Amino acid sequence: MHKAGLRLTYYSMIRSARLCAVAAALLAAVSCGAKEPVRYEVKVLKEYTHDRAAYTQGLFFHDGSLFETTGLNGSSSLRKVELESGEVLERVNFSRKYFAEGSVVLDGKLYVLTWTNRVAFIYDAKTLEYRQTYSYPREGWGLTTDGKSLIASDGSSRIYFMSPEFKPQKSINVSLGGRPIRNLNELEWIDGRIWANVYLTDMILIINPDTGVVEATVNCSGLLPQNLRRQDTDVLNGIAVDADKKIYLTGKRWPRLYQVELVKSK
Ligand SMILES: [Ca+2]
Repeated sequence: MHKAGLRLTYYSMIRSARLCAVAAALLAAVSCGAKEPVRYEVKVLKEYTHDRAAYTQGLFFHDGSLFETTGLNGSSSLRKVELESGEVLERVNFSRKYFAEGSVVLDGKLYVLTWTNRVAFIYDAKTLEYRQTYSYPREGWGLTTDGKSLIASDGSSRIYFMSPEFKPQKSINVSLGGRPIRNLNELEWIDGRIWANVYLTDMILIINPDTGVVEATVNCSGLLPQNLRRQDTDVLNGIAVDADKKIYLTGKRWPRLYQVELVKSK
């Protein structure tokens, strides 16, 4: 054990336990003969400034612009962000009673989930004007779309498909080597697959949307270098793909947003 191990905080112990759970599932996948998921790491192609105050919950591109939702009571916001500078171009602030979560655009409507408020908000994707509030049946975590359905996580191993009016369509249970993987968080639909951050880990899963089977894992540990971390720097959370299929990752209160590509682990 190295010295830092003696100073593990409760938080980092939880985080380590979660990482171990994912690692154990990976091992189980190998030992029980299930098709082993492909293992990737990330290579940084370009880096951008990201607002250190942004507790990132949702991240996506729409019409060439980057959008982000941030959480916490009292600092929840919906932002349109200039990729090159990290500057917030437009911003909608939520009342202190709301904790904003995942977000996405489907058919011109910008959807924002809330964590435990049991409501989802709709804004006009062009003007960011408020349109509507829907009641929402569970905790809101991540949100993405395949262009037809809203696809959401709730912190469990389940991913829910819903109509644009939040009518349930189907759900899948996400598993790796036959074991469910909990704490699925921010989502992104990329090339017919669902990418999901596993909360409190540096791991992203690439999930088959029909079966829930994890087909690949993306180990992002070390993406944000130690010298850019501060006391309040939080976990990896934020996956977005642009129209050119470039992939971007960031985290809660990270000072950087990275354009990355996948590299197979050795
Ligand atoms: Ca996303």
